[in-house]
Amino acid sequence: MTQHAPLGIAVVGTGKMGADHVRRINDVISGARVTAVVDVDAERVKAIAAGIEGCTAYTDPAAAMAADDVDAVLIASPGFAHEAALLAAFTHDLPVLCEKPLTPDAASALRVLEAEQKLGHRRVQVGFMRRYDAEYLKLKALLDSGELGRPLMVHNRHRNASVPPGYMNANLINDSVVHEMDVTRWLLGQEITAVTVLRPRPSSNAPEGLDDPQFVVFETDGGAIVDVEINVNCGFGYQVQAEAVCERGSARIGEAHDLLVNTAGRWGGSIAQDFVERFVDAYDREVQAWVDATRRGEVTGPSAWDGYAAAAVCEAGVRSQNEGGRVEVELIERPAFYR
Ligand code: ISE
Repeated sequence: MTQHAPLGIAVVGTGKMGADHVRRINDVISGARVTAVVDVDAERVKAIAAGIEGCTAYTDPAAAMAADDVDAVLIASPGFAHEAALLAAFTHDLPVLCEKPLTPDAASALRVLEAEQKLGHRRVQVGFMRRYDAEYLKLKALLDSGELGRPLMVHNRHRNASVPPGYMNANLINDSVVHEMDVTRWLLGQEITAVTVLRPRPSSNAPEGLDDPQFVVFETDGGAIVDVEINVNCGFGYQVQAEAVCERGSARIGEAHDLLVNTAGRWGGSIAQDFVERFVDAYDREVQAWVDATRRGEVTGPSAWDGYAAAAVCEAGVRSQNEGGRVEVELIERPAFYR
């Protein structure tokens, strides 16, 4: 890549999120283009590549990463496929934006940390896009200013209209609550030390075998308590809300008060139907920031350490789901490389 040439990106995984990122890179952000798309579904990936000038279809991530026109990799395949894709990217020393979760468990996340440290420089940004959401950024700035005093508690609501078939109890933690794990660490600047998962009697909207909703409580090393209502078949829309309760006040985001309409004896607005819609601006900002940093030769944003820390909290959460009660988080000491 010459300094002014657009960054050539391989998008690995072209499901809902990957396809949305392909659209974003092609049509929304600047400084990059999609030069490779990779998916196990050969027909699907061929059809996507056919619509993009200069883009090649692959079924093997490693083959895409070896191509001359690939300067960086965006991984949006399912979590279990991330470790292999990350290690392949490291072989070519390519910068990576890896969708969450970094990997599905702490041991594999640690292997990624070790491999990145061997490169001698950071290469990974993890796709915790809420850190780029305008409302979360305002909340963080307010908490950091100290105006409200010390945060004591954070109440979160995380609601999906529905989830795809095959989404199980562990996905509630690994795919959904993982966002609140990252947001808690980032907003409070504290590590999560213990997780407790509680379950009410499941909703009749929940598919067979899924205990939905659930209520998750984190304890942090700064003495805060954080709760999350995770409710992924609420039926009415996609809602992510957070209220930080501090010593001198509280602050809430996610109320979606952008347009309120009064009509026919009612008032209200609309509710986004999924995360692609609700977080569209955050995703745009996240991918643009990654491209800009990569073109400057820098790595910014949530690191592989953040991905590992979230994976360790997920592990405790899944154990609490399976065994019940409070489970302590086991975290290695943060390597100097990630400080
Ligand atoms: C999905 O994978 C996401 O990452 C969304 O942000 C989250 O809200 C949803 O619950 C997950 O299934």
